[in-house]
Amino acid sequence: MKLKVVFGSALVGIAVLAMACSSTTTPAPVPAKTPAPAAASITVTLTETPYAFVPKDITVEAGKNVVKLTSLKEIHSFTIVDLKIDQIVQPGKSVNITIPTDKKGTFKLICTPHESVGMIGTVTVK
Ligand SMILES: [Cu+2]
Repeated sequence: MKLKVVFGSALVGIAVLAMACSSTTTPAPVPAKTPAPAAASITVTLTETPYAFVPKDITVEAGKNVVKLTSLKEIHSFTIVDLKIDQIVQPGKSVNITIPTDKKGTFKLICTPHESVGMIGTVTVK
């Protein structure tokens, strides 16, 4: 309880400080608190002719881990066994997923129904 109060007070202090800074005429070289950048969206299309992830190799950076999956005509999956991700994408639908960034490296990406016909790729988490 005490910690919570202290934290709350600190936030108020930061807010007051920020207001004080913004009212001065000299620009602050570094803002006290930068707004969180909007998560960059990476778009992956799951296609049928040929069966593929487009693009097939994607890289996700920490904090930029929103991936928009769009299936054209068939049911596909965006499966990364090593990361325990198994996202089904319905025909003609889009799904936004996040990829955990605590595990880093390059991981094999497969579409479970179409792996045998080459619908594979990689996901690199940096
Ligand atoms: Cu597929």
